[in-house]
This record gives sequence, structure tokens and C-alpha cells, in this order.
Amino acid sequence: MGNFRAFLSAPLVFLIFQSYLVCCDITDGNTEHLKREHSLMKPYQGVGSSPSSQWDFWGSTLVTSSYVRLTPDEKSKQGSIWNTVPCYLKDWEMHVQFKVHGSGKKNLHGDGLAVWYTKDRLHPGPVFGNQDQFLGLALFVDTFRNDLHGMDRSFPFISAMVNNGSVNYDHGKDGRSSELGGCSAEIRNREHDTYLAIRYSKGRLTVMIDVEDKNEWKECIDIGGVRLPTGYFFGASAATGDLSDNHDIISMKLYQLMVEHTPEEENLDWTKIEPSVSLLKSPKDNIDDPTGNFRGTPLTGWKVFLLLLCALLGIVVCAVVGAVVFQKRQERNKRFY
Ligand SMILES: [Ca+2]
Repeated sequence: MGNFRAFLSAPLVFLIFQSYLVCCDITDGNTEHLKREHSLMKPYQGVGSSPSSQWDFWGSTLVTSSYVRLTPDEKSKQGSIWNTVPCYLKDWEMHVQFKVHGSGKKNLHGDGLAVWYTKDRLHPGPVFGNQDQFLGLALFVDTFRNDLHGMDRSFPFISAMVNNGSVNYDHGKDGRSSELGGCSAEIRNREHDTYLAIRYSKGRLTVMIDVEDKNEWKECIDIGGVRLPTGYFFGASAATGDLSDNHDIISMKLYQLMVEHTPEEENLDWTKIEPSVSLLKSPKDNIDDPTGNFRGTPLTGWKVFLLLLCALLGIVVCAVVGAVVFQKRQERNKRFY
């Protein structure tokens, strides 16, 4: 009995429960649902060509059967592609599979691409091929350093911006004055495709990247206090200037996240929310799953191992608790006889 008690010491139980929780997060993929009306996938049938099409494109965008090229590797091109269906999901995760490649040597290529969740769609402009002073969320994959004073970060640089229509994107500073967070990522001229995941759930914006072809997300941005309405449009755009690159989108997959909201939250008119960020709120206020959902591929070896380990730990915990209860009962029974 003493052994059991030692085994059940608080730190160890905590550890077991912790690992159990971590494991459960990994299987979270079951609760996410692909929304086809907001997803762009090979072979892009019907994109732009029919009135019932769910995606429109503009500018230099070229749709082939295996990729959507927003710009070719040529000077002064701009292109975009936009979902025609407004999104009314409160909690979502967008996975973007993309490829930026070209003949330009290091630092002689540009300008980058952007992924959008905005009120307006198909409004060409100076911000990676889209309008400035937009309403909503932008995620920039900036491949060219404009700000020669900002040598503390390497490019390509990924950053996020939320705008209520009043702020200008400052190209000269690579958007630094309005960015909510960001990270550097070697996404260019890779042998494999690269991935971005943008999650918006319960006021928290999380951006993850997978650029090493290991099928693992790495956190890039994680901030709380972000307010975005429903009813906006998803899109992607890209631009070249004096320097260029092919900016290819392979797929954009939108998943609904199954998240419960309070009745008060449910009763709000989410379409009326103004895009904003309360910078006072620490991202650490929110402690739910920071690890991210893994993209929809079969379980890799280590994930299977972790799942088995969880199952095993679960059984061990049950067995130990069962044994303790049994022992207690025995002891009580003894006292009665
Ligand atoms: Ca730039």
C-alpha cells in the first residue's frame, strides 16, 4: 500500500494528467471540419469561370490544374484570388499550402504574398496587390526587406495586421508599425511546399508555420484580444516590383473549430463587430491548446507512439485508482468484522 501512495504523489499524478491532456490535443483533429465552400483545392474546378463559382481571381493570377499562380517571376505583376462566399464561422483555422520560388538570387526577389480575411474582396491596391486601409485581418509573407534600418530580423518575414479601415500599411518599414507579431521563415525556393496555419478562436489569433517538410507546426504568432466579425471574405494576393518571384497557392483549406460560446456571446450580432486588438490583454490569458492542430495527414510514428503512451498511462491511472479504492474498501471491511 505504501508503494501505491508514493506512486500517487501529487507531482506524478499531475504529470500523468498533463501528458494525458497533451495527447488529447493531438487528437483534436477529429473536431475540426473542412468547409468546402471556403476551401480552394486541386484541380480548382470551376474557379472563376461560372456564376456559381466559389472563387474569383484578378490580375496576373493564372489557374492551372496543380497550382494557382498569383504572380509569375516577372516585374510589376499583381494578382489575387478571393472566396465569393462570406464566412460566418466564429472559430476557424485556415491552412495555406504555398510555394514562393524564382530565379532571383538571395535578397534579389520580391515582394511577397498576403492572406486576407476582410470585409471587401477584389479591391486591387498597393498592399501585396490588395487595397490599403482594409477592414479585417491580413497575414503577410514579406520576402523583400524595404527597411534597411530593421536589420534585427531576417527575411522572408511573416507578420499579422488587424485593421479597422483607418491604418495604412507602411511598405517602407515592412509594416512594422502596425504588426501584431511575426517571425522569420526560410520559405523561398524550397524543394517542398510550405504551409501556414491561421487560427482564430475565442479572440485569439495563432499563426503557425511548417516550412521544413517535417509535418510539424511551429508557432509564429500567438496573441489574444483580437476581435474579428463574421461575414468577411478569405482571399490571397501577391505582388512583384522591380524584383520578382512566382507566388503560388497550392491550397487553402478552411476548418471549422468546434468551440462552445456562452449564451451572451451567442446572442451577439457577430457581423457588427469592428476589427480590433486590445493590446492590454496578454496572450497568456488564454491557456487552451497552444500546440495547434496538425494538418490533415495520417498520424506519423511519434504521434502514434504518444497516443499509445497516453492510452497506457490512462490504463495505469485507472488501475492504480482502482487498486487504491479496492484496498481502502478492504481495510474498511476489516474494521467492520
Ligand atoms: Ca517588404
